[in-house]
Amino acid sequence: MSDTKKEEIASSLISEEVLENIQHVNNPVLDLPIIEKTYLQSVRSFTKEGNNYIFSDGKAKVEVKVVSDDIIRVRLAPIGVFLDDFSYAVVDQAHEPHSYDVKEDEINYYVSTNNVVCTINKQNFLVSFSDTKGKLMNGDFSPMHWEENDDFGGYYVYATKKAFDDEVFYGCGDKASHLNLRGRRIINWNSDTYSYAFNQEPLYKTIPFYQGVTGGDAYGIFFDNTFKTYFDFGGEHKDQTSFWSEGGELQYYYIHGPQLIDVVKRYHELTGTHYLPPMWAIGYHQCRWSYYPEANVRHVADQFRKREIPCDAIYLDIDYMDGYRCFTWNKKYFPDPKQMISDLSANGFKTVVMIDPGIKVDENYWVFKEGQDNKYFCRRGDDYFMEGFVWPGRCQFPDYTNPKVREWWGGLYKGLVEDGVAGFWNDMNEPAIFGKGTFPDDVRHYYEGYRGSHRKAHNIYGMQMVRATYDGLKKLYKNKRPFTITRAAYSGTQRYSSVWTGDNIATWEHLRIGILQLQRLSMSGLSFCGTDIGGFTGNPDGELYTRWMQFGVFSPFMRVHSAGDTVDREPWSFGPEWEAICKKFIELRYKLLPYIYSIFWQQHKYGLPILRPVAMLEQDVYKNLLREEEFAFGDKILVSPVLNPSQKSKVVYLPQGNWYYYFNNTVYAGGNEIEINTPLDEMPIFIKAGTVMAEYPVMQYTGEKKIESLKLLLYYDEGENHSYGYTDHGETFAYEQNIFLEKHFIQNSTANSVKLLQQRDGLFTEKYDDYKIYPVGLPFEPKNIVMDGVSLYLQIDENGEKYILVDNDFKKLTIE
Ligand code: MIG
Repeated sequence: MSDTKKEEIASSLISEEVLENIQHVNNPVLDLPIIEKTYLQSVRSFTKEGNNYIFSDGKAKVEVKVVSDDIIRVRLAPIGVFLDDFSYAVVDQAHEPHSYDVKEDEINYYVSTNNVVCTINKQNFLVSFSDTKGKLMNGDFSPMHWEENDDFGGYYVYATKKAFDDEVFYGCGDKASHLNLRGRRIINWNSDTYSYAFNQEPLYKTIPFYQGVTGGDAYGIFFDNTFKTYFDFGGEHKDQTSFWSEGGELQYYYIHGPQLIDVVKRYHELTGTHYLPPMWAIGYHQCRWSYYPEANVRHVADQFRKREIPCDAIYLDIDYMDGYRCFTWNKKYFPDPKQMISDLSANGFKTVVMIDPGIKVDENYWVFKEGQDNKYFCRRGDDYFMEGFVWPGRCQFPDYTNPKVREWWGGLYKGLVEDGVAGFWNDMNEPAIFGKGTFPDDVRHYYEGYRGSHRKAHNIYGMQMVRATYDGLKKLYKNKRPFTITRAAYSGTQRYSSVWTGDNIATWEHLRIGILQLQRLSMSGLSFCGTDIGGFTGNPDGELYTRWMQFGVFSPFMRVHSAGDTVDREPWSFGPEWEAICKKFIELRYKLLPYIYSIFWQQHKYGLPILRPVAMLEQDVYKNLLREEEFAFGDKILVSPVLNPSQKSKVVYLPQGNWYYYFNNTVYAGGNEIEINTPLDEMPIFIKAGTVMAEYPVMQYTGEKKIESLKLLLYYDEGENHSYGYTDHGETFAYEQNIFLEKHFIQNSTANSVKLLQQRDGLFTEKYDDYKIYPVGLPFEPKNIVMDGVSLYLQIDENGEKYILVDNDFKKLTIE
């Protein structure tokens, strides 16, 4: 496109009339502190460099970069020199925006895209963001500011934004707080926080990304800074939201909505999504600190099969190693690991083992020797090695911020992979050191050649560790999808791993904290997340364990785990009554697998979060923004876990539309709160009316049974409704070559007819030829059933339920 053409399009983006109506923050009265900070002064000059606009007050510079129609990045250079443009979080820095434009009048500069206007006030340098109708979404309360910092010759950098009266704040990773962060001050500094409490700061992960909703519209801010960061959401000053850092650059992305779900989606465009996990990774997993020796592992596995409770994976915690040396086996406990793993595998179990970052200082240990010989371990400021005590005793630690070290680390998994291990669990990677918390600040890191102290590298240490793990496994497994899980994380970690919420407690309060954390993680880009079901420390009773298991079915990652000094935690450990309920719910997870797999695909491919709070479904009603107990699992299921002992019933808000109660198919009208009974063997689970949902038969592990014909539940609803399904063979990266099948069902129904259309896209061929379609909630008796011109009839299955046998590649089915 020619430049003049571009200009033309650009100028049409925003009319003069709209410009006059753009809202922005006006000169506030500043109450400056005694310790002098430097604030941006009036704008004195403006230049354009490619997509970037640079504004200067004579000394400091601010860069405004148009990333896309919905994303604008702002950077501050206190003395006019920007830092190298490098990020561990952002995948693609070089987005080509469609069109953008800059204009000015007496008061402001306006950088605009098709959807966003960024206003820079000439007099006070306040930066504001509005939509193209002029509605202010987010704006500076005071100009960006900084403080020279003699500690290390850099700056503390600060941004202070206006907080609107009605504004609600979400996001920020694993915070154990109410979903709405308003009034909270949070700290990001990855920490090993055994038995953490409600509202404790900081925790294991650093996700410096929040969303704001004001006047029914949403936006996000991603403050991409790896130093210790702080956010205050109207906590100190009711009308201000601030974020700041102890170093690095003031650099943030404004991400436009106006729908919350689109903000999350666009954040995923910046930071990536999780690859499609192997099918077995979304089954049920059993873990314990620790299952050993071998006989115990085999016993647990046998019990699952004997009791017919589905399970796909068993975990080995640190005790499988020889003296906690990573990549070794304790031969006393596990004399023949290969045989054990292959026996487990023949029985349908995958084996997942733990790997920590601390490498034992031991001249006779090959991993230590290799790391030492190649200078792979982190060093202090005086070049002496960073040493700390963890499980193996005295340890040194790889510098995962060096690509060479990551390459080496990835290769170390070779032996365990050859032994048959299917997944890896990276723990203690905040990094955690006994007694001292973490590394001292002066530890040096390579930081992809940009170099930095531990102050800069701390929050990405765990992410780079699991990145090394993932990259190595991807090579070792050839085309097979790895499974990894990490405790520490920074924004973007979803590209390499799933996460869990660390050492929680077996209390009802922690069950509640867990549902908040998982919703929050899902809104923060880490959709593949789970809690230690049942609680890590302390002892649950059967009821708490069982209610937590029910929530676990709707946790993206479903794993029971616990500390070694607690009571047994297998699904049968609390007696037959609880076992039966746990079994029923684990079976439910397996029935839902095709649906769960599809929502993982939607996450991977389209950046859609897996857990969606009611706020994400109906953000225009203020009251909904504060609901935090009910949430959607994908786009078709709404749940509200039971969070109290002896609870007989629960009030649940159902979003607009009709909903089928899962256990008896009663239909409830949404847009209302309803009260639902909560007997121990049920929980509030609702399926959106209009949905077409695939269901697997119960299997003891994924892939155990060949599907003869796929069961589809057709939940009747009047009007037009869309459902999406995804399928492939479940194991390799062939989906990157389009070897998959995306299915789109369109149900168009009236009071006396159902029309169902199917569209299929992709190159995968299913192993079965037909669907068994089970109509649910039909308001009429079908007389005429026609599939692609062929007449069919209702059949009755062994349970007396009615279904229609239909070709799996049918295009149109009518039921009248
Ligand atoms: O210092 O490996 O959060 O899941 O069982 C404790 C032992 C180390 C902490 C993890 C937990 C794991 C435990 N680990």
